[in-house]
Amino acid sequence: MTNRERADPSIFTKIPPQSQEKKAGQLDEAQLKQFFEEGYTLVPDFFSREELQPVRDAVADCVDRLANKLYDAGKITKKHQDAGLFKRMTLIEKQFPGAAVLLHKTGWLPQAFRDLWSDQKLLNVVEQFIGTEIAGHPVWNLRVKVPQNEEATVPWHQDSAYLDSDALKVLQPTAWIPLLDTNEHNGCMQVAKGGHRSGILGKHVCCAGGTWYVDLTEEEMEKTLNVNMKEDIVTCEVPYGGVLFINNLIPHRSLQNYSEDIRWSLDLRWQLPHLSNGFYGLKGNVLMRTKEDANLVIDFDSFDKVDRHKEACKPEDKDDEAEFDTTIAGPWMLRWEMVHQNRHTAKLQEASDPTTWHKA
Ligand SMILES: O=C(O)CCC(=O)C(=O)O
Ligand SMILES: [Fe+2]
Repeated sequence: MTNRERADPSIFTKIPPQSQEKKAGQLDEAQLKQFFEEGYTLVPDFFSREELQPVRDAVADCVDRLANKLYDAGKITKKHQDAGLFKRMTLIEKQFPGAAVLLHKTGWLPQAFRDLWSDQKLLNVVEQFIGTEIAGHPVWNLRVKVPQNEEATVPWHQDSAYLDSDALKVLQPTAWIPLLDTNEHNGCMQVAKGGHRSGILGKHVCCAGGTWYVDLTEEEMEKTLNVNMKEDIVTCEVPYGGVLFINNLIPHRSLQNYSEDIRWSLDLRWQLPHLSNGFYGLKGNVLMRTKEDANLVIDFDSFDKVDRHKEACKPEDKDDEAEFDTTIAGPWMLRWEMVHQNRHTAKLQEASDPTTWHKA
């Protein structure tokens, strides 16, 4: 179990040297400054609707596959084919609680997700943050935030809290990309601006309520990370087409979804290819750009061969039921004091020898 740790704050706060020419999609000076000084920047109009439509379609396809799988296994009796992208998973979740977790655990990248992750405009922005050598980080998520569901409401945390100490040595920018307009009512993100400036990874505890999430208390944010909870909390209402860029030390959370619709989003991360990604040796990075070759062929197939959820949960996998396992457990649960047990942490106890994860 670890306590607070401190990084060299300059990796997270200092703008690296920039090239003279401006590339498509790149941030202006003020946005770039905000990313490093405040730990986030919100670009409201990054993608066109046409650019994001294939991603919506791919998500609908993932939902369809899952519905068929659950139906064929006799877990649900109605597939709700016509319910639409923003309602269907809610109806499936009602019949099979935890179905949304199964979707969250999707271990492979549909083509549209691959294209989004390696989108040239996005990589041009990442280049402004970390330079011309860029790799994708193994922790990417499709968030299925069904209405009023505890498992989809992510409490305050710094992303590095889910990783090992190596993650503190490297800037890992995230792009948070919603598939609809997000706002306070449907569970958008909040950030604590400037909470990354000390370079400190605060003390987190595990796990929040009935979830697999770690939790950073408001007291810790104020006392250790120097956040003023009255002045520094920014509600990021990212519209469809917008992107929220954050770093791996900025405290953030997502609010409850009080709407009737599913708040879909993707979060994608990058970092310098040659540095450890902090994912406990469970999965490597996927190389996306090098100094010599900005358009290299990305080997997503090899990357997809390792299912990070499978690796992280180490399920016994002897029976078919493993594919309907709605729990998530992983090494981050061992990193922090466990103050609350639930069905997800129970999964950790079951794993053969979780302590070896740290050595991997
Ligand atoms: O989308 C959410 O609800 C949480 C996202 C998050 O924590 C992240 O992108 O790092
Ligand atoms: Fe996060």
